[in-house]
Amino acid sequence: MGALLQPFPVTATLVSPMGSSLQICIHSGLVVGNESGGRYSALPLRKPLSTNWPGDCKASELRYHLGSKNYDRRRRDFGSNTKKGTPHLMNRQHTIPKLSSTSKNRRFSVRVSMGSFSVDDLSRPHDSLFLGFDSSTQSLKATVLDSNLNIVTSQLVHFDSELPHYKTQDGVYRDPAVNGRIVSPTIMWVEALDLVFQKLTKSNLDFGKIAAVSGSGQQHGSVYWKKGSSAILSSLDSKRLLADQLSDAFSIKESPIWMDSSTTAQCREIEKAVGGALELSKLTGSRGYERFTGPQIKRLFETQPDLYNNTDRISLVSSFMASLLIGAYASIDETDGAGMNLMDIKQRAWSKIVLEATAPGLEEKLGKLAPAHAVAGQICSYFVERYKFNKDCLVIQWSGDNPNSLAGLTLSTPGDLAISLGTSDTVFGITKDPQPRLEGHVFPNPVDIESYMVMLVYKNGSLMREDVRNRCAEKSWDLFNKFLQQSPPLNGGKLGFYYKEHEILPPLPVGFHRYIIENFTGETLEGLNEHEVQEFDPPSEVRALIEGQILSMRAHSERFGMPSPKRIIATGGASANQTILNSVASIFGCDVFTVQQTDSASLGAALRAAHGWLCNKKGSFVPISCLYGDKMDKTSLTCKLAVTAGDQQLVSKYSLLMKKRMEIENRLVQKLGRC
Ligand code: ADP
Ligand code: XUL
Repeated sequence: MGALLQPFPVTATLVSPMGSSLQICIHSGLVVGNESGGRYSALPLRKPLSTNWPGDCKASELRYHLGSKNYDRRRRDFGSNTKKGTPHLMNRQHTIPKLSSTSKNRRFSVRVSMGSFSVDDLSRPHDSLFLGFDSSTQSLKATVLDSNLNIVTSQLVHFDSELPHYKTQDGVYRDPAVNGRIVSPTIMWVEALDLVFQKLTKSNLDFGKIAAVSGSGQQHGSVYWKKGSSAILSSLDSKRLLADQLSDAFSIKESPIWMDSSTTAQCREIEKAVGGALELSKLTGSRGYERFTGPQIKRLFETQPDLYNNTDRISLVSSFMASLLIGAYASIDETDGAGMNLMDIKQRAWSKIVLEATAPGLEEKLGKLAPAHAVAGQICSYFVERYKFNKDCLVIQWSGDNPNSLAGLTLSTPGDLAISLGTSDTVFGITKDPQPRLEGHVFPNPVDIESYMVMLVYKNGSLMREDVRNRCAEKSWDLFNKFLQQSPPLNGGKLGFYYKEHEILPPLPVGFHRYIIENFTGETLEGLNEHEVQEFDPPSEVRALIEGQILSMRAHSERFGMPSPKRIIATGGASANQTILNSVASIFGCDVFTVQQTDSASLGAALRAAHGWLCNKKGSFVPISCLYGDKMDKTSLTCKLAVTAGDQQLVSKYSLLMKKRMEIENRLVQKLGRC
């Protein structure tokens, strides 16, 4: 414990906006929280604007009053709350009665006064390690951080090439019999875990020093544990491989994954049950999406009710992998849970109405939700005996790969935009004021209880780029890059739409569409017409693909209300490609940064392991910045400038091309779109 600081008064105003939810607006730098349906949270104290405030501090006393005519009577019950001597006030929840309709849309005042503050010890044992996994579409990766948050080792198991007996292509099976059905063999993920542990052992990793483990899972994918499998899970024999012991633990052997688009009908039915697509989006953070777990479960229940009924527990890829580590069913975390079309995003609880619209008895099969920073459990004896983990090693809730990337990229400013160029392409940022819409997704931020993550997702990312590379550039990224450099920016008005798989954004089916805008120079669109063509020469094809993908990201992020970025942080496999990043900088017109390793999801998972460990040590949530403070550049989390912003005149020309692209895209959606 450090020095005591002077008391600091803070005031806040409680405002009731439309509907029943309450927000508390903060003055003087304290976020108190939000209230919805009777929940009120006291959230982390933030740096006041005008005082010299140490980064790592906590209130030891907090008082608040809720004052208004309507509340006077209740004030005695809850209005004044003194938590003297409570060392950890962060994320403390107070219950206040639900508002009556007469009290809605009024202003209430909240007066918060602080007692004394203490600087706390937020350090980690200096030789501890933190292990993060990323169970993604094509591979399982692992990253280990030391206590200074520097990478100690990274390992990877590539599914197609290192586990060839599963005969996956890109880590998946595309079902020729059912349009849009894409699955992965569940047991392959287990075998990959066996293999990555063997690789970590060979790298001489001292498992005994690992204080905490966490991980990322490809989002939305689901695992179906057969009745009776919790007994197998809790009695794993450390002398045998996991895959040998769990091969019979699943009621469905092939997990539907995020690439699946076979559930259009189920999406529409769930939307209808809650009053429409926008209502579902406001409730769960997203409209009905085919890859989301709820529609997937509904389809399973409708087509194979016996298998559904024989399912004891449904996990996401993230909670599934965490379950293997703790030897018991792990909870689904609130962040990845938001990718299911099942969770009330404000309450962070399963939504009864959507559960009912999805499948019977579902709540029991899903188990409880847990915050991302919570401990899922201690590492189970299997790993202690087999790899010599310390038995106190904690398993922190796993989360989705994109949310953990957000953590790994230390995205904390609304002006920062991340672009992940992995199997899927995703664009994400943070906001304090999420507005769920018909497009895009809102998830809780896994490392900040005050903000949300907003995201757009494209299915035709790296695999589409590989397809064009293979067709036009002799399977070589070097030649692909040469073509991209050879062809002029704006591509002489050539625009392409490339969907090798049914696309998510826009919801268009498989198909390629190529257009040329005649006489396009970037000055005007007036009087210019486009015509469709069957093919482009190879350099134009490469540029049409890359420009098309990035123009779409810019257009949709603007349409989604993301602020125009001050900088972009690029991540994912293709962020290793500088030529592609050049196009990102030209089209968005801002600097592009990269982090030390392209897999920010396993890096973020290792960071979250450290964060969860610290939260556990403190007994409550602590801001993630406590892990690095002002020493970020001494860690492996630091970003470096990869490309400087493009010429602003060119950015304006791209704005015109983007406008035309959206016109054509809207027409294609009207003609061919799935919803
Ligand atoms: P995921 O985590 O979704 O499995 P990754 O982020 O590991 O995917 O990215 C894998 C993809 O990265 C590959 O499909 C490959 O096309 C792409 N990639 C790797 N290197 C390059 C490169 N130099 N240029 C473009 N793409 C690349
Ligand atoms: C996110 C999504 C994909 C997967 C793939 O909504 O569908 O990015 O998480 O890893």
